[in-house]
Amino acid sequence: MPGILHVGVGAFHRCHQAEYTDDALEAAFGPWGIVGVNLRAPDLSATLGAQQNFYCRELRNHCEVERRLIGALVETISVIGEDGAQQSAALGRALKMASSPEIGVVTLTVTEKGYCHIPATGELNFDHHDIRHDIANPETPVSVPGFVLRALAMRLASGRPLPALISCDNVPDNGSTLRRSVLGLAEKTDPALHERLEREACFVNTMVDRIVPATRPEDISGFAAATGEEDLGLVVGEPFRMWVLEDRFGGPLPAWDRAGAMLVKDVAPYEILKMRVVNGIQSNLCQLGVLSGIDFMADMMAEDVFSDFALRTISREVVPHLPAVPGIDVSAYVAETVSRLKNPALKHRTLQISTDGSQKIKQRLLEPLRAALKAGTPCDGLLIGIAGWMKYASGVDSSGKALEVLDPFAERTKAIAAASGGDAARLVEGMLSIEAIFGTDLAGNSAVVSRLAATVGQLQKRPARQVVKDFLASQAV
Ligand code: CS2
Repeated sequence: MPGILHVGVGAFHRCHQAEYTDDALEAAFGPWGIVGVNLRAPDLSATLGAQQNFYCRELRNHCEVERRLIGALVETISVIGEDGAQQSAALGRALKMASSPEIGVVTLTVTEKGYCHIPATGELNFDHHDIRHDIANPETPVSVPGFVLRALAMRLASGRPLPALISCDNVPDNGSTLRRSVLGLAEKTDPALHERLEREACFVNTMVDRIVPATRPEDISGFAAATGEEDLGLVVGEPFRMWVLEDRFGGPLPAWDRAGAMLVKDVAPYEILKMRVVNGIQSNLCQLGVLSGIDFMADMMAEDVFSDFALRTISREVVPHLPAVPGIDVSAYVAETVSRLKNPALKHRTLQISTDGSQKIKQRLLEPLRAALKAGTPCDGLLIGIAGWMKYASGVDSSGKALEVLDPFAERTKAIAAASGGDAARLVEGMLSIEAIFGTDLAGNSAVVSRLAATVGQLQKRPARQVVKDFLASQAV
């Protein structure tokens, strides 16, 4: 029986929460099957749907491979059809499931931009076209906050207690961000509902971790060659996994804790550690990788120049400002992270990590930068990562070749770059003026502005690898 409704059945969910749920069901069987809902592509009917929602998750560590069948998903509903149009019957079914009494928890992995918030402030973006749509049409929502709000409204109307809402995205204070988005929308559309949700809804903050690159056709054909089975729902990840949830549930939960998930009072230190170390290294490097024509993160980490740069930046600029994290030895955590990122069996594209960078850099690079600035400690490695993002977001590499920029801000950043006419200082000034990403403080910091302009200037003329090499050579070891 389903007890969980999950929004956003991508590779990460299938390789992380669904596996934890499978383990939890094995440890303590209960009514905790997962109904998966996709409000966006991909349409899962031809893949997972066609194989009764069973799939294999393959864990790879160097040459070791471990495969396991996952059966926690009991149904998948794709609200968007293959033609890209919303299917009203599927939306109706998804809302009915979400609001039905047997669903005890609603979980989400909808990527950073799914929250429709302003990255710099965490507040709902009322100018977002999907939010404008949902204010006008609350019964047929297209956004994630709109869908959640509608499901909660239907649940309250039927007189049942609300499910717990658990965000599993790499968004700062993810549960609180979801709360602000859903309640922000409620305030605009239904003040009485807003008041009830303020009192009754339980939004849970979490930290999630496992590297799960998008599945490639080669993964599926390799799996078929090794096993004789075609699995269109296959996901490939690393053995490492971690899940920390805020312990504030009113109702029952799957036995995720028996599967190794941690229930803690305060998730923030874990979240900050993970976002600044694991995601921080990824985001500091990935754009430089795209600029250097390196496809996969592990290939970058195999080059001394990039792994030394990553380690030096993290140890000197980020680690000194991390909060204490109960039970975690930070230097061992950093060493383990570096070895995870070097795992050559994970084909994690630098372009995939660079995607939606405007939604990621605040928590991964800008907050560590702010902490270093406040303490007056070194921050040049972080500034190189941020300059790398600016150069990538401008849409051309140092040789003038066009780059694919996949980002909600792509039009704006490419226009800023075009208007700068190749002048690095103007480009940096234009990028920093995007308040929704950078806030207002950095544009007013002349040291930051001039160091970014110098680095962007170098990235315009020379290969990123060389820029990083020179930076390392200029630093005392
Ligand atoms: C990656 C993450 O694409 C990305 O944004 O940085 O998916 C990352 O691999 C995970 O957060 C690791 O837990």
